[in-house]
Amino acid sequence: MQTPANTLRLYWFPLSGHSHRAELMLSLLGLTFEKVVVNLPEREQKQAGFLAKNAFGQVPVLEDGDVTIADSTAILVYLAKRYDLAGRWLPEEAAPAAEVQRWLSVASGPLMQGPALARASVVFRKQPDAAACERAQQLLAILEAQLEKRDYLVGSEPTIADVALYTYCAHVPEGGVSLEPYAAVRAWLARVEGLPGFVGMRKSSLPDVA
Ligand SMILES: N[C@@H](CCC(=O)N[C@@H](CS)C(=O)NCC(=O)O)C(=O)O
Repeated sequence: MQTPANTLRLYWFPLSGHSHRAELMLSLLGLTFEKVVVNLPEREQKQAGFLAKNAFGQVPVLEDGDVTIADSTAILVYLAKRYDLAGRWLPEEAAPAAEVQRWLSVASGPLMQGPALARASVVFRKQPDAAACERAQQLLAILEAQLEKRDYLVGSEPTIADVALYTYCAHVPEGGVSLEPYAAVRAWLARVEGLPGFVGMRKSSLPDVA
């Protein structure tokens, strides 16, 4: 592991699963970092100071000296490339690298439209979203089939793909979707939670159904 020359600074929000991905990766890599809360309910993310860091006005953003990286999956790639010199978290070889990228795309697409949206609808808007729950169940069934064959999404070792998908899968019960039918997914979540340096995201204050 490479030691950072600068203070790493993570702009985040405590109930943001995208922010948690970045926090989890920093922690799994054993990196020391500073957290700066961006107050989403107060729309601080849309003010000029923050828009200068991310024109899309969203958390998370990572600063490493004069390098600024916006977008959670971009942050995972940056941290793996910059600080995991052994290449454990982001393989170099073509086929596994492409598989990791496939799951990062799933994290920004189906995971966002299913589990993340189902949770956000309940936690932030207090209006359950049945269509998002259905999409979440479809995705969990796909993950279940994948994880029945292997311990982690891209083989026998964890990669940034697992970090990208962990948070919203673990917290999908907050959106009203039970993890009960997905034994392989639950075993995978437990494996990720057992990794050295794992940190969880705090649960919403709402009761969940799992
Ligand atoms: N593609 C972005 C999405 C980030 C995102 O959706 N962040 C949410 C919090 S989980 C946010 O900042 N929402 C506030 C807004 O869009 O105004 C990423 O992966 O970082």
